[in-house]
Amino acid sequence: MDLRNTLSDKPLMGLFRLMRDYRLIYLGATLSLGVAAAARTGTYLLLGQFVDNILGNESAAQSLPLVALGFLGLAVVTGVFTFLSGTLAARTSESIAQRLRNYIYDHIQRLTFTYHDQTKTGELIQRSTSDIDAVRRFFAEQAIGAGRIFLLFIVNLIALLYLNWQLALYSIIIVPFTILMSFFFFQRVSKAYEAYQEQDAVLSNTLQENLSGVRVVKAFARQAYERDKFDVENWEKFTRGRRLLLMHSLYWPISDILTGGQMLAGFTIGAIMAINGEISVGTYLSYAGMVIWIIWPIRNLGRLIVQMSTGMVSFKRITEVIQQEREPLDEGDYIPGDCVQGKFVFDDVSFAYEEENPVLQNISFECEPGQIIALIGSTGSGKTTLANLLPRFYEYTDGSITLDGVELKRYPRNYLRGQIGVVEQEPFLFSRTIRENITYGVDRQVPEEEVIAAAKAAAVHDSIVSFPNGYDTLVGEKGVTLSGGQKQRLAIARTIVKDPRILILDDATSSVDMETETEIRAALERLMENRTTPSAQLRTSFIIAHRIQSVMIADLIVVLDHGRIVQIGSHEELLGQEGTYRVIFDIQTRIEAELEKEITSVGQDAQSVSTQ
Ligand code: DGT
Ligand code: MG
Repeated sequence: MDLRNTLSDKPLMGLFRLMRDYRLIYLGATLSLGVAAAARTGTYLLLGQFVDNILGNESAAQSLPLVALGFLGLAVVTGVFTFLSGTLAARTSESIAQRLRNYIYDHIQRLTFTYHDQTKTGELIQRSTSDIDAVRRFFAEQAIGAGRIFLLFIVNLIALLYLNWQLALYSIIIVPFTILMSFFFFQRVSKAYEAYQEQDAVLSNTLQENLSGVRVVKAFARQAYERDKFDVENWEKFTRGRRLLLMHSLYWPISDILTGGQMLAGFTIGAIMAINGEISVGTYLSYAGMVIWIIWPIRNLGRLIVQMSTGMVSFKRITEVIQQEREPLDEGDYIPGDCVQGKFVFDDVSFAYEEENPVLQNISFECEPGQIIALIGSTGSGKTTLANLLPRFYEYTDGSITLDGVELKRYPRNYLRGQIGVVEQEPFLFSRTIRENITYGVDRQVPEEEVIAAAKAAAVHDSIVSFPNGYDTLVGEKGVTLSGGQKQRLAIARTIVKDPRILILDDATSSVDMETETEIRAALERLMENRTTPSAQLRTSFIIAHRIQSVMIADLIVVLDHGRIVQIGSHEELLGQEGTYRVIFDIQTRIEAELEKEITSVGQDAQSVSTQ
């Protein structure tokens, strides 16, 4: 079932729809409560009968064991059905919460890149945990509570009417007042709780960010600043929490005064009636027992209405996430019979993350299958953005990109992403074993030799075997902490195992020294050559790099500046032109020459020292 179609803007309606598949169980839970309530009321009626007709009446003494059995039976029924109702309610609420949790987890990872760019992680965590828990409580306590209150009220009211209708009416005068007061508080508690949850999300986010950035905090010695920042947010949460609590604590005494007064009035009126002989002592005793059970639901109705607001607010917050559009992964009408060939044509492509702020403008170039295209340019010039358009992480706003002559937008995202391997600029590794990280991108069982071959090609095999558990070493908090270069190499190995037709290396070797980079490239090339089937060849590679050495081997070099192509051509062509490329080349070769000179002179100094 797609939960999204069942949700509604009206929280109560949405919550009701969420119960689909569980309504029968819930009905069972509520009916069990009704039986339990009826049995308890039966106990009071039996007590009245016992006092009036059996106590002190010798002729009726033989029915004493029967009465005892009656009390016992009613107690057992009350106990069994209360238990049954609790179990059924728990099952309903846990199942609904579990389903919701699974759904939102899956949903979040299917939302668009743009949504994730704009949404804070802490906010999403908050909605998938604490808000879902509030919804769970709604079903475990409040929804079942509503049934319970309703049934208790009805059963006891009928019994009271049967006992004495005047007494019954006296006992429920308070109902309209309680309901009015509950709605008054309901609105205030809703607002206070919403504000509280929002602040809670801010706090989760602050904590999450601080933990992710703990190294930066330490490196800049900003602990005190961070602590104060947290303190401010925490104080805000405290004040909002206090406001929420104040609402609750105001509600309770007022409601207690109302219901307490009602109970006292009921007892007094009943007592007067008993003294005047209008009702029997047994009836009074039954009444005294039952009046508590009619006041209790009235009192709790208010509490319930107030508490329901929290479930509804949380549900609204969850709905906001669930109603976000997913990235349509299968949308697209073109899938080639074989794999893609890798001919890209960019025609006047423009792109903006936010309207009015173009990041790429009028990009036009084309490449043949199997070519290496290098993207070079200053930081922020749009290289990563350009690469992100290929797997359709983002949609270009203007112009056209075709792959093998077909508009990119016609390929389903899932298919395209299966064909393209991206080594991200800041690769992310999971807290799993190294082997699991390397084989992350594929569903099949990857043979050990293949994992090792990929690691060797990415020049990370030697580092891996030096870890105590080799390929079974855990990455991250509980295992080894990898260096930036090792992470990049593992990310490369992961992409090699995926065996994509099109490769994007986004600054993938920036943390790797030049020598290793050459090694990795040679290994990659060897790997491509060794492929046996012709379809298994790497078609087109996009390399993003800052080093001239990394890009000079490319068939086509695209120089970007402020989102526009300023130069395009092969290494030789670009060197022959005045422009950015030659400037970068000159600077880098000069720096390298100076470095080399220094290294040689240091070497010579060392030699002369050792020969002395
Ligand atoms: P790099 O990696 O530092 O060498 O720089 P590039 O060339 O990879 O730059 P890129 O494409 O990441 O960013 C180009 C511009 O777009 C830059 O001004 C930052 C902006 N930008 C990047 N990612 C996002 C995003 O997710 N949202 C928005 N609004 N802007 C973004
Ligand atoms: Mg980048």
